[in-house]
Amino acid sequence: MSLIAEFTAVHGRPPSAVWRAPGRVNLIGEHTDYNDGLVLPFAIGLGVTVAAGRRDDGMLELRSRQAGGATVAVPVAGLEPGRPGGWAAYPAGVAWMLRDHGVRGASLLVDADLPQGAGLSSSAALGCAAALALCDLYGVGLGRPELALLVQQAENRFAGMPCGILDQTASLRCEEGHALLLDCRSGAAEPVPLPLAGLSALVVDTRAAHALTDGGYAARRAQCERAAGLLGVPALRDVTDLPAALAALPDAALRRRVAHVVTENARVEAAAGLLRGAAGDPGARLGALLTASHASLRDRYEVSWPEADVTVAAALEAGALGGRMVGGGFGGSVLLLARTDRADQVLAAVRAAYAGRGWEPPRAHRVAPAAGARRLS
Ligand code: GAF
Repeated sequence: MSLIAEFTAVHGRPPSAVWRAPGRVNLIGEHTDYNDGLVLPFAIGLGVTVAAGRRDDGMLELRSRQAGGATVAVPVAGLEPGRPGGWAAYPAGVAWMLRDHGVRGASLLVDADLPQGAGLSSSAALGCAAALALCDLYGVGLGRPELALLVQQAENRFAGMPCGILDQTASLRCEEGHALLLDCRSGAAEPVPLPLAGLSALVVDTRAAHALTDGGYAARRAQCERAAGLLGVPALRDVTDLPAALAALPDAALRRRVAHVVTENARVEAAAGLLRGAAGDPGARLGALLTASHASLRDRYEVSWPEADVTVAAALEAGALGGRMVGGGFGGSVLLLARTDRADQVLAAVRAAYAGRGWEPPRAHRVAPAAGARRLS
């Protein structure tokens, strides 16, 4: 049944419209967003769809196909951080933030083809789709940068996830055929053409599900804030002399975190430069940057996981140009870059490496830079 037909069957009237927000793959720039740094994500074709209509009884009614059609119903006036929790916290948090803009009751029916916990930003996509729907239903005229901040605040304050601004911006502001170079301090964003001619971007869901509310993410963020404080800079973005900063830090773990953030920002700039140049074939150099990012996330930031390391190693051995874990880490997906005529071989090698270890087979998607969030009907 279509989402519109299901909404109509449940509510006895059709939805006002349907909205969709995509997930993202971050080409490069991991754990830099909350350090006021640079990121280079692109939106993908997989995403979250919401059919919605206004209600005049002040209730927020949330229903998700992925949650087995279970319904969460709460008065908008009674929303409080943590209540409701689980998946419903993301749309509810957005409604809570939008109360100040006049948003009241609504019914939302959610569907997603973006896997949850795969590091492809399913929570942000859900929040962004709900935000677009609620803003349209109540005529709230927020621009995309403001809306991204609002959805991030909803995640931080309502759902308890201390995320940065990467995922919401990617979902709301990316353009088809482009990655988005985002300066997370200023909010300035530049679409950078991401031509994939002759290249394949492969996302391997390692099937090790992550939950960024588990504590490892918040711990990394706290270490970065502590290091910035010790170095006397507002954020690690402001570290310009890495050797001097490392010499000034008392703690080996903090030195590794800072080294990752500073070098990762440089890799984002290098990747954007390669794509902007568009002269010749950037594939090999881009791939090398991805692999360097992965090594840094594994060895310095310590957020990789065994399946991700095996995926990257097996892919490189089979001729991939590069690869890296994407998202917050501790589980989720890996991005591989391969020449298209090598892609099948690369994926076969990854599957064989999993089979050899007795691991559940990974799921692979070929992705291309897709459009950002929008109203569909
Ligand atoms: C998660 C967070 F939600 C982002 O804000 C970002 O920090 C990312 O991890 C790591 O780059 O996706």
